[in-house]
This record gives sequence, C-alpha cells and structure tokens, in this order.
Amino acid sequence: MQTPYVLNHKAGINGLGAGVWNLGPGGDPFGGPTREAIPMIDRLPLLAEAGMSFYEAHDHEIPASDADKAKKRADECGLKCGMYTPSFFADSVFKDGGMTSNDAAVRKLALENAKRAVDTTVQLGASVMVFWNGREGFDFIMAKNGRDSFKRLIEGFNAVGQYSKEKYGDKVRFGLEPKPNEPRANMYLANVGEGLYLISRLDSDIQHLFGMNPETAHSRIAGLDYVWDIELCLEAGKLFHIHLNAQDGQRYDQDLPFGYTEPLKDMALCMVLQDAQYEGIICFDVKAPRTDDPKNIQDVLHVSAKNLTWLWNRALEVDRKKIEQLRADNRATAIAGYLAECLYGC
Ligand code: 3MF
Ligand code: MG
Repeated sequence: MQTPYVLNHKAGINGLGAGVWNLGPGGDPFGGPTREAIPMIDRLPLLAEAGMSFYEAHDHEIPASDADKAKKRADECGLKCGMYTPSFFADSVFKDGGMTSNDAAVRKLALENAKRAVDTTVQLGASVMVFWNGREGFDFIMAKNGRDSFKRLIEGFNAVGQYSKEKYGDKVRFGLEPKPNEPRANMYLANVGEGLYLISRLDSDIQHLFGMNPETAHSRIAGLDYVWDIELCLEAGKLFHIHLNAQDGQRYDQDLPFGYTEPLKDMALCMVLQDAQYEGIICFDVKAPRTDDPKNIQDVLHVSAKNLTWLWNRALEVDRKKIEQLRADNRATAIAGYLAECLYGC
C-alpha cells in the first residue's frame, strides 16, 4: 500500500487523483480486452492502494443508482470523488453527440443525463463536473450546421448551469475538457480557446460556474503547447480542473504516464501551476496499457505520480529571478539551457 502522494508546497487541495476508467481491461479499436474487467467499484481500493486521494468516474461507470455504494466504498478506503462526468459518447444513442445531435429527442436525453449527473456529483461529494466533448462534432462536412451546433451547446450548458444554480447555488463548478479529434474527425470545443469563447457566450449569471479542464495529450495531439493552454486558462481565471498525461507526438490519443515524453515542458507546467498558486485537484487521465499484466495494472499511476512529484520538486527549485533576468536580456536559448540544468542537474 502506497501512502498517498502529495506535492510539496502545493496551494489549496493536495493529493492526486485518477479515473476509474484508467484501470480498464485493455481493449482498443483493433482487439478486445487483454485483462479481465475489474468491476468499477472494486477499482476504488486499487486507486487508493496506488497512492491516489481522489477518484473520478463517468455516469456509465458509476451510475446514479450506484452512488451510495460507491461513496461507502470510497469512504472505507479514504478516497474522495474529485470529479464526476456525464458520458455523451459511450451509449449508442449518442453516436452523433448529445447536445449537438440533430435529433431533438437525443438532445433532450443528453440534458436529462447532464442534470442527473449534477445531482450525482453532489451526492458523491465532488465539487467539479466535467464535460468532455466526446462525440460532439462531425465526421462529414455539412452533416451538421456548425452555427446551430454552437447555439445548441450554449443552450445546453445554460440549461445545466441554471439547473445547478437553482438547486445547489455555487456548489458545483463545470469544467469543459477540449479535444480536437477522436472519436470524431472534428470535434466542437476542440481547444481551450473555443471553450473559453463558449463560456463567454453563456448567461452572465452562470458564467462563473464554468471553466476548463485541459488535458495534456488533447493539446499535444493538435500540436498545441499545453503550458500555454494552461496559462491562458489561468489568465482567464478558468482553470477549474486538470487532466495530466503524456502523448508521443501527433497520433491517436495515447494517455501515457505523465512525464514520459516531454519532461522539460512538464517541469515548466509545474512552475506555472506553482506560480499561479493553483488550488484545484490534480488528476491523471492515463490508461493502463493493454500489454501490462493484471498484477501491474497500477504501474501507470505510480509512474505518473513519481514523475510528477520529481518534476514538481525540480520546478520548486527553479530560480524565477534568473528566468526574468534572462528574459530581459533576450536570452531564450539560455532559458532553455537553464531549465535543462534544473531538470537534469547538469
Ligand atoms: C478522452 C478523455 C475522457 C475524459 C472524460 C471526462 C475517457 O480522451 O480524456 O476520458 O477525460 O470523459 O473528463
Ligand atoms: Mg481526460
């Protein structure tokens, strides 16, 4: 049993989190599972054992009907719910999205599910609900009217925000998780900028309830810089949650262990979070690879957490004044060298 991982001098909430879906059976689009599927609720003690303090789940993994059972099990193993999220992608009824489906009955169902998920978020004790854009998008041009789709997203989020505000005040905050593609060829809310723009179009009395949940790999599969995405969210006061992982270039979404591919940029990310005194939960969205044996299913969490704590500690030691001076002297290359020195100790 690993004692819970904590980050030195982290502002606000400490401890790390991960999704129950991170410990999946290893299926991919080309082949079935390679491990026996572990029942969702039994994944909670596994997350705790691996040093996590928070768990996250979708509504198809821990439905409202299982919320009491999940809460009890989580309490027993000292885990808290970090975030809950309605899935608009798993059920075939959402094959063309939820809020942006061309079918009014599907849009209605999506809203009902989202409102129910708000209730479950509160029941599980989480204060953040995430919307991942999932199947909100299109594969064929003109299959949807993009302007109507955007208006439908505004209407949908307004309705969910108003529901939550009336019932729970400011208790639940919503994090939009952008992704550029996969499973759709083109997704609405593809990047942080689109998400922030959407928030700016929401009803003014609920805008403060909406922010972002940027994920490392989602920025990197679009070739975007994740550190800048995070800086933009912070500048907007909208970094409500964070999903950390790694991505090996612009290819399919890999959900690799955090810190694996771009450690220098990940150390810089830690600096940005430290300097902004980010108070929210830090969660991994990583995938136990299908080649790992069942007994090693938690390796992906340990590797992510160890890489993060290492990089976080290196970041604490970076001399901010020195960076400022190098910026003033127009020495960008020297900054890169100094960061490498801090990382590699050379
Ligand atoms: C997909 C994801 C999702 C989201 C989740 C809610 C399955 O690329 O990252 O995980 O993280 O739906 O946040
Ligand atoms: Mg994610």
